[in-house]
Amino acid sequence: MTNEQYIEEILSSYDFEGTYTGYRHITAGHINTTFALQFDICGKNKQFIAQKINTNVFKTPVELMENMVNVTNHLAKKIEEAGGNTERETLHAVFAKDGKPYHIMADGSFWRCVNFITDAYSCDTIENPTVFYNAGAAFGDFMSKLADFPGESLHETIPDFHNTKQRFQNFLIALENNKSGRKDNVKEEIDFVLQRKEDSEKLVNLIAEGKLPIRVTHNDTKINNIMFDNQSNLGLCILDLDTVMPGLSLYDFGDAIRSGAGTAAEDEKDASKMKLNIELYKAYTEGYLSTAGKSLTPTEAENLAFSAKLLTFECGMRFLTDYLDGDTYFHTDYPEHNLVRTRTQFALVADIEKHMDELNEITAELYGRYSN
Ligand code: GN1
Ligand code: MG
Repeated sequence: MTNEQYIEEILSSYDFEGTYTGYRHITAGHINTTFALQFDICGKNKQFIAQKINTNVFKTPVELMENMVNVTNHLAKKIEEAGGNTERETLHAVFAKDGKPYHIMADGSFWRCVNFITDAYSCDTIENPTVFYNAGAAFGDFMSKLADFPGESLHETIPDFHNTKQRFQNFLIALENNKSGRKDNVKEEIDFVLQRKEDSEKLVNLIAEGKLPIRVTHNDTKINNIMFDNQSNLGLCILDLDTVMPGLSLYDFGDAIRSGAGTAAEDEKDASKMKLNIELYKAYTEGYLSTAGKSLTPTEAENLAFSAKLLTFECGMRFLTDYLDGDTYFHTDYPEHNLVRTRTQFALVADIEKHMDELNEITAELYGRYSN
């Protein structure tokens, strides 16, 4: 089906107010396909988001939507209690005419609609420490709001999503199978992974030893998954709730640093431009601890800087795995896209490793300040 046919079917399956005036394709995100639908309501412009869920990645989309409805109802309650605006501070599913929070198209594809967050912006990279501080505060607040959400009621939308020990094994399988035939082009990157087997096991082992608390976490805290208010630049609304599952605070912290505190874009072709911006690291950590510091245990705090390295390593390893598999998971725009992404991530890992002592010092100082 064409985009126009999809949208026509969305329009007939939902009860949108006003007159439909057109759509925009939103290209952020490597997994789902996203459109903004525009309506005219008595001269006022209103938008909704329509999204095609990638069911190759999310194999149980009905359960995924059940998670989303329950999580966003919980968030909406907290926002109301605090006197906030639930239309702007959380996503919520729009229900189709048949009463379901999704629509299955004639061709079997799985779609959902959600509210559009008005007067707000998102960014793929961040340069302003204040904005990044605000992102940290917003992600910390997101976790706090979900602290009393029953984690056991959540479906696991992607099993072993941040199980880095398993991710390492998956990488070895991809290497062995070499489906793409590209293995010989990437010897250096393969060695980079193999040298860090121990890192990939560290948090998994701490979980097994009962040393890290399992919380309800976002698990995909990429910096473009947050909307900032146009006026205040505060983190207004957290997007992309498809992987909200039981997890570690460290996954959310580490992935935000990975995606926001680097000096280059995730797919910068000159990987030597990718370094860690320590000022940004500090800003995010301070923002995050300002809202989450009191709830973090000392063991979590001790592993924050390590988690920035680990989540960056995990992401690079996933890009490399997909490159070896022949680009079947992440959306790519050109044949070497996953390799380019791998290289930026590994450059960032290497730079984080260089500064690990300094990062641990910064983190310990801030944790001391915000934990009591
Ligand atoms: C994917 O869809 P998006 O772009 O928010 C991926 C994340 C990766 C990220 C890397 C479900 O996120 O895990 O960290 O790409 N999401 C899924 O850019 O695999
Ligand atoms: Mg995502």
